[in-house]
Amino acid sequence: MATLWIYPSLLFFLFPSLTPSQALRNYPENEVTLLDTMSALGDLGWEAYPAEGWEEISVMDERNTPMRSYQVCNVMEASQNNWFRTRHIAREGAQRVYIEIKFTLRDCNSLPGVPGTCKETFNMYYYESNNPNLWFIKESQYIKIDTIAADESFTQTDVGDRVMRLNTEIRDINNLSKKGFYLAFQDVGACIALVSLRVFYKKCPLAVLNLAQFPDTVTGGDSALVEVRGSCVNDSEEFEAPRMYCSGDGGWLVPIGRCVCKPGFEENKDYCQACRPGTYKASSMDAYCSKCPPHSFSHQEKASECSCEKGFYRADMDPRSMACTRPPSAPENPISTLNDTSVTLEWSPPRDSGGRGDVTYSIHCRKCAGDGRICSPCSNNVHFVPRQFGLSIPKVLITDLLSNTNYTFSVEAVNGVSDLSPTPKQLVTVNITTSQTVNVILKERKSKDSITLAWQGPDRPNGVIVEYEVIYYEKNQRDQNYTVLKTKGHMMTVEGLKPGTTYVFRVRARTDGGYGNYGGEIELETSHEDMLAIGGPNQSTILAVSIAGGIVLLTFLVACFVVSGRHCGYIKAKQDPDEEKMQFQNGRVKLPGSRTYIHPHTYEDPNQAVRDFAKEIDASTIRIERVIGAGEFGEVCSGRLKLPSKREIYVAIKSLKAGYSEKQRRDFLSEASIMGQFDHPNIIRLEGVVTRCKPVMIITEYMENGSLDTFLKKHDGQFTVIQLVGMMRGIASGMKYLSDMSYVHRDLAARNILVNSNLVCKVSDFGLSRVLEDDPEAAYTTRGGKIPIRWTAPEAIAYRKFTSASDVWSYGIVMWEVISYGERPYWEMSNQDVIKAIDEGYRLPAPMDCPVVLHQLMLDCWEKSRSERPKFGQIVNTLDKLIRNPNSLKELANSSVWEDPTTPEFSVSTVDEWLDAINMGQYKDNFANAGYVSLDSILYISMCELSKMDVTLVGHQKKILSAVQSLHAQGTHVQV
Ligand code: ACK
Repeated sequence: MATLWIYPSLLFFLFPSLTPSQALRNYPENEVTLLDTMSALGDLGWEAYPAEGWEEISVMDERNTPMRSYQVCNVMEASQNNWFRTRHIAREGAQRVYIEIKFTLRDCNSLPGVPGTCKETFNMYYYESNNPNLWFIKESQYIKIDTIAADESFTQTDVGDRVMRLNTEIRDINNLSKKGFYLAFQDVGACIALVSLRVFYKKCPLAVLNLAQFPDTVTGGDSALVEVRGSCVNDSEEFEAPRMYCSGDGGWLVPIGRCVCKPGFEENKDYCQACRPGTYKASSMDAYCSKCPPHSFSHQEKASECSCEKGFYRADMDPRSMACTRPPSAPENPISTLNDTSVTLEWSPPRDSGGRGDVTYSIHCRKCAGDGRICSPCSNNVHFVPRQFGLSIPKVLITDLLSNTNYTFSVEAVNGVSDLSPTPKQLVTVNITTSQTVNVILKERKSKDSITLAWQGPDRPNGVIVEYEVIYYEKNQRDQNYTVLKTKGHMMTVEGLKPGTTYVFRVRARTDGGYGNYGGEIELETSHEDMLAIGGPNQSTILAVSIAGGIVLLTFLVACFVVSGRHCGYIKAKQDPDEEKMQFQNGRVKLPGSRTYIHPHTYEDPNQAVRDFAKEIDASTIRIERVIGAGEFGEVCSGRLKLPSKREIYVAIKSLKAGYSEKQRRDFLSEASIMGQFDHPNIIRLEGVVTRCKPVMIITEYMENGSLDTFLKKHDGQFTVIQLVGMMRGIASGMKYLSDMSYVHRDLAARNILVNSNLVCKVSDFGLSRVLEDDPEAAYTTRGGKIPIRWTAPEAIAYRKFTSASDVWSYGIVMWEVISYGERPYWEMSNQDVIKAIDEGYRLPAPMDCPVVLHQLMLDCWEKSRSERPKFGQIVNTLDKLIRNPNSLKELANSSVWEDPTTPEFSVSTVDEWLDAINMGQYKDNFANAGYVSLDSILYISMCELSKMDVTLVGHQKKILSAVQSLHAQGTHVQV
């Protein structure tokens, strides 16, 4: 080993003391060292030629560790050409390698007496080869890397001052393709000491980001980015394929996609940890494990759902986050009202709904013989109105029963988990016996001592009629004497009567099941001896004398009065003469018997309209309990109403504030005179009005859950699709009723629908002034008049063409509000923008998780041409079909903001504007604090990140992510 040095005084300064940190190198984690002379033990064994040129020497560092180095200093002789080359350096797959050299170089001027041939640079070369054992490489084969000059050379003074001038230079060679290469250094007459040589390449070090692991990756040549696919860490799965780019300088760039923890696991920094007992995570899309909902538990780690406690259940469609529920208790307080062979059953809802809002009722009917012990299911001939199963209201009308028959009706309350419970159903039972009257007598033929009667048997006898029994007696003499006669036929002549005497007749039938009820009393008088019987003995007179006949007649008369009598005091009018014309043109004929709404303004005296349609209630029967809101005319309160001989009921009470004008009073009460004309389970029911004392009040049924929009916002994401469709169905049914009555609502919106405790939705808000004054959504149009733009059909906005078809448009918007849990239609777009967008063909996109069929129905309601929109009756039928076939609701619409490619884009350019536009403005600070300051930055935001930045409501997370998708759909790109 050569340790000679021709300028011994120089030697020390060519190898100044090295600090331990220089000797023990800590390489950056993104560099892989292929060669480092500082850590070489023993000879480097490099080739140096000619022999008097470069020299390998050993020096000691501070810790006495030998270091190998090369030096040359032939400055005194001209024409130097001294080379040394390294051994073969394998490149280990790297395409670009870096060479870091540390050297010292003597300033020629500081060397006394050196000739002008003294140099202050040297050259660096490489030669690529697959052969690791080349013993000779021609100079001309080398490729030059660079001529290296010292940034710092040192002088004699430095030597004297013992000042170190160590230079560090880094060069790289690119696009290597062979197994390795040799490095060579050429000296042409300088005084150099090569202190260290390090060869390395760069890699992107193993990294875990967004729960995806990216392996150590060698950087590409020519600064190219290397795309790397990440693999999800344990217990996670791909949400979007994770990718990153490894840059030329060993840094990771542009993370795309991510993994999410599987159900049962939650994210903790770079890994997924199991949910602890008592918590669960149902979906990989949820960020964190949540506490088990009420009445459920998880005893083990990693739970993806919590099991229900004993006696509690979860229906298939229930979200895992919902409390476990149980079947409802039995309905209560059944009341039956019998009318011949029909019965109306009413009952109170169960005291315990089981924790669910989807309680419905089913009626089981059994016909019982004898003493009621032998019962069998009722035949299919019995009819239930509106239906036998799945009743949403606690009332049913049962018709076409057999007469004189015992029936047992069991009313069962059912909810979404009733079928899952093995416990017997909770029923309330009602027993009734129908009557069997011989109810129509056709003829009487009279003489002075006989009367002939003929009758028809009961409509629906409970068996074969064995015989009829006729009972008669002299009027007012029943207690003393009466006669019973029997016959198998339908006619009987009773003889031996006194002339000129009034007799009372009654007839009843007997079947195998026993006697039915007597029909009504018929009074007939025999002829006087001295005069001809009326009509002569053979003359038949057709009489409608039975009670039933009388009832039919009475009903008919009442109907006539209702229909025709109302013409007397005022003119019957429709809301819009055009509407009537349109109905005619469309060939829409009103069904006989269907009523038409009468506008209170058609009354000369509006108070008469109130008297005609609203019942006056005695104020003493009302107990006001609390204020629940404010209406246009005064407070809205809840309370109770107890009318004589009726059950006490909860009511809503709207009052007219003091100091009102006559016009205000009229407008206030107009709502009652409109509402009072309606009678439908999906229209808010008017109980009556108080007008005779102050304050003037309108009393309606109480709707426990208030208005639909507030209710939905409060229960965001908590209902099953079927429940939502059920609500829509109710609203559509109420609207069908209104449109059948030719009533156009004009302000149909979720805020004007009320919801009761059974989730039954009812249309409300019928005041005359409501669209003008009451609705905060109503805005003035250019043609004057206030219109709730977002809910209103274009023709109604443009030229006030309000029809049932424009109500259908509004209904589509209500459907959208329902599915989106009370989201504001068109979010924060201005009214003007909404009008413009609709005109250009834009339609609201399907809300999150909206079944395709429902969005299609909405789009149908929003047909530009109003004649192409469905009628409410069709909407009800469509929804009924969907309810009967829930599978049809499974296919979800892909949520995208733009339904029509020609639609204008959101004009937002900042994250704040965007959050405002999607109605999530409350999270501006959260986004800013988390560093999301540009729209591009939010494009890859994930649910986990939202949770981390305290956007924890799942509904809000979904809404934001859906809006992010829409941003993608608009073609916003990440700027890399
Ligand atoms: O959303 P809400 O609770 O439901 O607040 C409004 C408020 O009164 C002003 O209109 C509520 N409200 C109106 N009518 C009724 C009713 N029949 N039953 C229950 N709440 C009602 C409405």
